[in-house]
Amino acid sequence: MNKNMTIGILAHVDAGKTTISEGILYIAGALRKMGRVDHRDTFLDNYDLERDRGITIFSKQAIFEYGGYHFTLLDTPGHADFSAEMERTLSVLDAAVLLISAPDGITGQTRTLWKLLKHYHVPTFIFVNKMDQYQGGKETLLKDIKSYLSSNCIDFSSDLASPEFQEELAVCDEELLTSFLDGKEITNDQIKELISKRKCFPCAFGSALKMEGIESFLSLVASFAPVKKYDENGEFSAKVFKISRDATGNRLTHIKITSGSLAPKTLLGDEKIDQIRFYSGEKYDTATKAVAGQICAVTGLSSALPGEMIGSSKALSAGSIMQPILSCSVLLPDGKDPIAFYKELKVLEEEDPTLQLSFNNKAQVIEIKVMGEVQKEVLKHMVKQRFGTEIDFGPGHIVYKETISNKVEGVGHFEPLRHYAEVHLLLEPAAPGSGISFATKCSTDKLSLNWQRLVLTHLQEKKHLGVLTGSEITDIKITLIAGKAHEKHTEGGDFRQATYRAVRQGLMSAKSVLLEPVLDYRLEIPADAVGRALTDMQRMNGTTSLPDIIGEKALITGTVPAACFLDYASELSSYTRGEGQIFTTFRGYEPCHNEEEVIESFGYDPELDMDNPSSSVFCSHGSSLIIPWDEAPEKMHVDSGLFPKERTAAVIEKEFVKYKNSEEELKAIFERTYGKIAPRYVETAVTYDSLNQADAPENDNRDYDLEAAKKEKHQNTASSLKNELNKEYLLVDGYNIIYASSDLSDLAKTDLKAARDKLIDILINFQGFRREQVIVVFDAYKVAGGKEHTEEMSGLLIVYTKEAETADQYIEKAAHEISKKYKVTVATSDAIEQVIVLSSGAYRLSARDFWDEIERTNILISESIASKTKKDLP
Ligand SMILES: Nc1nc2c(ncn2[C@@H]2O[C@H](COP(=O)(O)OP(=O)(O)OP(=O)(O)O)[C@@H](O)[C@H]2O)c(=O)[nH]1
Ligand SMILES: [Mg+2]
Repeated sequence: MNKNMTIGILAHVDAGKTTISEGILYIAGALRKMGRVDHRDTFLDNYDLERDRGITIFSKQAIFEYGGYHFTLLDTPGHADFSAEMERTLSVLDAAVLLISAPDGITGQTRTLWKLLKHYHVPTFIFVNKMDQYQGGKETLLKDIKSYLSSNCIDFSSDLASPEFQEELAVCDEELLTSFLDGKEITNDQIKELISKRKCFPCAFGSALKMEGIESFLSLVASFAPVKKYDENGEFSAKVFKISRDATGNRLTHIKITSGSLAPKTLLGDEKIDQIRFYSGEKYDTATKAVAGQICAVTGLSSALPGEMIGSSKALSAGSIMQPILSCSVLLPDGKDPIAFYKELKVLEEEDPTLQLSFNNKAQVIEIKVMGEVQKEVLKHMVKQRFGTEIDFGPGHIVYKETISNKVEGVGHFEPLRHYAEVHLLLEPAAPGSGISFATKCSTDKLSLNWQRLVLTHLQEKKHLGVLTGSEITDIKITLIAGKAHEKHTEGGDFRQATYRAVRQGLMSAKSVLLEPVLDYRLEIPADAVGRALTDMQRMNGTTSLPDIIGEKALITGTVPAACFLDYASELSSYTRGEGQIFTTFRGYEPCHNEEEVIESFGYDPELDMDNPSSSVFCSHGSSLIIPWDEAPEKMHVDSGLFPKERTAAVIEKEFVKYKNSEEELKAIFERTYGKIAPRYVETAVTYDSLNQADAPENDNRDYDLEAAKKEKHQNTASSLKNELNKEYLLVDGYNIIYASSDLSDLAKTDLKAARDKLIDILINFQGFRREQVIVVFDAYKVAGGKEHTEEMSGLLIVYTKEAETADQYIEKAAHEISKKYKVTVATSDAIEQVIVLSSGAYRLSARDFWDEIERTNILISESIASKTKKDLP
């Protein structure tokens, strides 16, 4: 039997995927007559709306034999609105064919596809299509491909035995290069290996419509296809990548078998596989067996969802990267019961989980998430066809998300009479775009494995909501670190309660950050509209590249929050008289540009959200007692031990009070050990100019070692003062840092001066034990007639800016000046300032890292007190 190979055809919209699929099937003899998209008669675009619109909406498959392989080809949709459908196929591909339309070049969508292929580790062949419509040469295209995608994209249409080609290949891999330089020729097996490891991407050129270059490309794929080894004799497991319905309404579960084999009537859990079908276009053959490596559709399963594994491997889906950014209400015809219809419509979610249908109880409407206008139209059409109901959509709202910026422990306790469960979770910020992940680090002595599994199931079974706006949370790692069950009283549901409460309690105590979807854009406009376009992008809080002017046209690229951009296409069209074009692709979720405004518009009060409580339930004298989230931690029955003290500003604050009280004691210890501490700084009015005038000392490495710092202190005599003073500077953007701490910003709301004084106190303490000179800058730019002035308090320099100068302007200037000679670090949370600071050669410390550093220093100090005190005991 031939070996199995699954290939997917991917590209941006209209690049010719369906056309090339048709050509491939024709060449392989699977089609007797070629259809054409433009004649609405292709084999794969067989849904009526696809034929009407000339675009692919659903991924579809065809099978054919060629070059010793049994191929399954998956044609995917290219329109950005259907990119989640395309993404679902990626995890079952043995190789991808990425089409690039020559006249369009490397578009934003192509780059998005490239990122996805990398993420899913799919070996990739590139076919540059529509060469018949392209005037330029192959070389220009290849240069762009190499620079935008990978330098390891190599033209395979040349003579494969030529020394130039061999050398180009060899450069893709170090080992290969060594053996090549030793004079060894590169073998076909080595090339296959390179391709399968994504170290080389073969490129070919042609025209799908004119059938040019298709046959040689197909034979290229067949000769170098990366062969994966599947274990046909192993235990059965398979990946579900698509759910659809056949003409009679049967639910089809499309799977790729990754191990073992499958026969009809097999029991999977409590469900029985009915038929096994091999689809090609609309037609299928039923089979008595399917084996590892093959793609097939089965009937009889009612609950498996795209992304899930079935059979022996039960791994859970990681969720898709391509996510809708708009949420709309579904408008129903008069008299239609929304709740009943919601239950009916919910089935659509099986086929496309990204729709995330929900029912808004308050407004009594169905809400749905969509990628864009074309998808809305398709949905309307589908709902009409399948449910006989005409729907429409309300205006789209941006889908916000929330994450956290600090590590916290979340606790939940649920103990009404004769119930018991307690859960402790560690919530940590994770990389942007990584979503939510779960783990357990809880010893089985504390909580037995079956309870731990239950907690993990409860964590995964629901979308947890953030506490700023009630939006879904993302980019957080949640780890079970402790918990407790009761021998008699714990029931399954108790852990669900404790787990949900622990997540919310953690979110309440963390510093939450609102995230919004951001787009990459590419703007092509007449050159005379550049000024307007740049201003627009800035107004919309976007970033802009320097405009690239090519003749009459200009090209601007950058990023822009999706929320600011919703109606820009029509605006653009009117001011460029229809000549401007904009292309956007989803970039990811980033901190929201107008967080406060959005939070306010949501009017969400987490403590009033009865469906998502953050409180805990305790049992007191036989009755339940609800303990609010901020008091719950003290009442918990077990201690996770993993998190000795929380890194919140509140704790730092508390510790600071403690340190302040022991300041005298501390000073005494130092003086006993190292002699009298000289006053740290004497001048009272310093500007960055005068700071800059001292001689440049040697710039040694930044080192937070307390021992070193203490030694440094020891040498801190008048003669060495000048040197020490000028080594390193830490510029702190005062108000900015205040607003990055939940406690100080709360205080600032009622008493700004008190918050400022508190920060100054904290910094004085910090300054006392650090080698760098700390300068805190406060905006006084609104003070009429205000002059820049500097105060010195116990070594800390406090700068108030002059009228009409903001702290960041001052810092920018100062960082620029000082960093000419000395090492400067700037602590701020302001993104723009951080960029400026970096460009001026200074280092930057984010607000979060700054607060962490403060705490670290405090811990070092307290440890030193403890050990000193011990030593001093008789
Ligand atoms: N001139 C020329 N036109 C082509 C070529 N390949 C495809 N086309 C045309 O390009 C248009 C789009 O082709 P499709 O095959 O539908 O493109 P697709 O990538 O499947 O599009 P979606 O599935 O909607 O993303 C059709 O009008 C094709 O006839 C080609 O090589 N040369
Ligand atoms: Mg198509």
